[in-house]
Amino acid sequence: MSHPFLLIRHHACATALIAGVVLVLGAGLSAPAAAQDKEAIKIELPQPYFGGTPLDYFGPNLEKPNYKPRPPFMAPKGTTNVALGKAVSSSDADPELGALGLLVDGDKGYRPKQVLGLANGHQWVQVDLGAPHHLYAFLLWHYHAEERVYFETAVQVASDAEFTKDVQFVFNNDHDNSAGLGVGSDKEYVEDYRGKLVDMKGVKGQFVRLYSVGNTSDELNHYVELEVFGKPAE
Ligand SMILES: [Ca+2]
Ligand SMILES: [Ca+2]
Repeated sequence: MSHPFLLIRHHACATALIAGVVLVLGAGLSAPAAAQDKEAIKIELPQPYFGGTPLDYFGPNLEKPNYKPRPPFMAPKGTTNVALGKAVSSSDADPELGALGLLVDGDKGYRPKQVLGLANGHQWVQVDLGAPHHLYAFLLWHYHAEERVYFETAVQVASDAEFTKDVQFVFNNDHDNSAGLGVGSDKEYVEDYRGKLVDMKGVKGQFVRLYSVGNTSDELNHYVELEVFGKPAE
């Protein structure tokens, strides 16, 4: 038979225990808002290509290959590819291969009909997102049917089509300024089916411009697809 005093103690212990559980649950619910408002961006990769010519190239600024799976890229909820189907223009208005629209048509195939090829030399291609956006990442495939490095790859964001307002670099691997846009601290990289994913850190802009100066296989500047993950700026 329990003593009344013990019953009261048990009850007090149980109450304290429940209060503790509620506190722990409460702490879980009040996790930092920033983490709760983010989700992984949705990335669809093309089929890997097996074969092609192994790359015989070494540059002092070439990044080491990384075969580990890419971790999810977290961005604010509602972030999507805002470049899909948008208007494209270029320093080479009449491309050597394909058409400018292939840059953002959602097709990541590498067959000749699916690839945009800009002329030799320092060329750019840009997409008009149609309105100012906060931009969190870009994902770029120049070409992925063999191992290649595209030289002096640079990516800029601006508020105007002429790139005179709010111009910011979000990538630049021209480490010796041979293209004349300025010295960049990013690395050269070997193309593959996973594309190049770069954090744009929420930069605001309406136009995204890509530069390059040929590649390890030929002098042209190829593009399979560009995705720009962002949200309309309020
Ligand atoms: Ca495409
Ligand atoms: Ca260079």
